[in-house]
Amino acid sequence: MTETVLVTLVDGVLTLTLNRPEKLNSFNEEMHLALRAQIERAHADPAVRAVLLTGAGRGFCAGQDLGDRDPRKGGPAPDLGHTLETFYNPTLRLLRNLEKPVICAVNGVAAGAGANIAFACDIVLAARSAKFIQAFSKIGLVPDAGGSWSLARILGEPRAKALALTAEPLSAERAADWGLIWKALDDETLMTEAAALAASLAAGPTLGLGLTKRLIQSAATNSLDEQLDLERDCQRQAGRSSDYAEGVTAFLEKRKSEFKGQ
Ligand code: T3D
Repeated sequence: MTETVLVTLVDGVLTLTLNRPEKLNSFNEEMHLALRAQIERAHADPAVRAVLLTGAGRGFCAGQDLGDRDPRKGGPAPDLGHTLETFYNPTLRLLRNLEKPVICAVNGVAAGAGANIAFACDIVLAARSAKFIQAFSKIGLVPDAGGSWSLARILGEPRAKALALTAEPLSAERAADWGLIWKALDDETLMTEAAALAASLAAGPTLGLGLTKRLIQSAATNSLDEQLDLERDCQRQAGRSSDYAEGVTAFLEKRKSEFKGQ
């Protein structure tokens, strides 16, 4: 049977490739479970020092597989609150709470939950040909997979509402201009640049990078006083790491740091 998520772990980079290209990598239950299992692994396995998420074929991810929601097959209406709680929400929480960098290489169209999973990653690179679509309103649904949260926070209400209400495709260039993603890159260079970025972060001071992620994510809800306290606590922890000692030693010895991720 074909794997719904292709997995490699090389030099600390766990590369996860959504792999249902004939359905633009839309989510069925198997792909949900496979992706979640790998993000859980990333939490637990010290050999994983960065995650790179991408899609196989011409799309990144078209959200939920609508073939699995076909009303013509009969039966009661599905409880989509239950499917969010069971499948999407745990993955979103795992991605946000993973204290290791998560890079997303959006290789093609990202629609519905597929777009919003990308926005939950730490650094999003997209091929210039890629588009982000809040497809939900086209089928009578509301934004999910954290989209109502990330769009409103990053873009503000006017742009978030327009994207969600119209389902108008957003180009990679504009997503970068609006601060929704990090960079739009030429299609041919996307994967090389994403892999190089992931490799460089995987060779970094993993504890410090994870604490940095925690700090940035806490800023929106913390007061300045709370944030200063959190910076103090995180810096205390980072300052006790062997990677910090290595970073300072390497600077003083005028050589490149060799971080171990501890
Ligand atoms: O249900 C729950 O658990 C609640 C959670 C919901 C989360 C969500 O994500 S809801 C939103 C679901 N997604 C969509 O509504 C997007 C549907 N897809 C599209 O609108 C278009 O496919 C795209 C705009 C993404 C891309 O358009 P295009 O023209 O480049 O490709 P295409 O021809 O439409 O799609 C190519 C194939 O992928 C096609 O199959 P075929 O005809 O070649 O056999 C198409 O049916 C299939 N495909 C694309 N998206 C989905 C899909 N099959 C199943 N589910 C999909 N979401």
